[in-house]
Amino acid sequence: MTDLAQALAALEATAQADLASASDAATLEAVRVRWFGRKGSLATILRGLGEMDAAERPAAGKLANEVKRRLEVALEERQAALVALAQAAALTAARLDVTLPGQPVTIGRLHPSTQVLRRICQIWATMGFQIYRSRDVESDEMNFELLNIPAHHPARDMWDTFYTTTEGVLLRTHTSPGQIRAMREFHPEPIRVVLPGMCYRYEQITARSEIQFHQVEGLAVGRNITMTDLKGTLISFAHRMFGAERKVRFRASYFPFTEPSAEMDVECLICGGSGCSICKQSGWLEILGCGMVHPRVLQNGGYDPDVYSGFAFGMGPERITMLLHRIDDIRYFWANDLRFLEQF
Ligand code: FA5
Repeated sequence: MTDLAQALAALEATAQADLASASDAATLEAVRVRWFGRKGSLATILRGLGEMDAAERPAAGKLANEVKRRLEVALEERQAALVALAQAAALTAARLDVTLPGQPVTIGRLHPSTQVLRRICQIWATMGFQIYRSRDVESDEMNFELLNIPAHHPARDMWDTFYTTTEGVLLRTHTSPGQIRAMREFHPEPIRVVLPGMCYRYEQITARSEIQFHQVEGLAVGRNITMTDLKGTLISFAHRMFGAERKVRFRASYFPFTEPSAEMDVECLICGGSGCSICKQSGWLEILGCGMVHPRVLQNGGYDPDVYSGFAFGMGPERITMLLHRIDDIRYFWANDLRFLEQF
């Protein structure tokens, strides 16, 4: 019995030392197999109990089971300690350094021409004009004929046209065909609409002219609408868009679908009227064409020109954006160069 007690004490001391020195899960598992496995030292001793005297067996069994119990507790504790150590190591490895500089998040933004287009539409909306959308692909009839520009009319030269392979179908050269569509839809109600949209012209690309650009058309139809209404409304728009102190002026012009016709200039935004290269030393910048809707166009839209009258205008948001931001070449707009676009 004393021999057994000594053997158990020695075994326990070595096993405890083995458990304590196991520094990872794999080593601990090897230690467990060595001491607790079916062929392990503990099992060998327990098996040996069967060969002892029956009188000594209960006390020896108790002693051996106590050692076994203590070692099992030590094994569980070591397992738990190693799991905690592994977790702590993983947390340390994955720790975030919140003082490191962040990754810049690149967010999109609205195109400068979209920003100005929205601002223009917003101003017209506050002045009681409804936004009306019209199509990009138009008929020759809508784009020209119903706007008082029959085939072979010399004014067709003002709009170099992209024709499609389908006879009589083209890309609209201006937003004015939307006037006819709006009149036919709203008739006989009075109309106050603006029509923003893309236009296409088969012309030489230069610093001031693109083959694709926006326009915002405006149309008001009702009883007793006069040229004074046109001027007052456009002056009010210009003051909201460019500032109340800006001077504006109207120059007589010609469009087949308005009579009389005019163009509106604002005092140069760059030099304030004293003359510079942007305004070609004139002190003025043209921003739109306008006029009183031609009686024949009113008729084509379904309105009796003896009862109704109206005004219309068409402006180019890219040209206005160029003035507002001092952009000297319209080709930047659709070149998709981020160095340009990121400035807005
Ligand atoms: C017209 O297109 C007329 N439909 C405007 C109008 C509407 C007059 C209603 C009367 C009544 P114009 O060709 O001038 O007119 O074009 C109007 C505006 O569109 C110009 O002032 C300019 O700002 C813009 N624009 C015209 N062509 C180009 C182009 N190639 N590139 C960029 N902007 C252009």
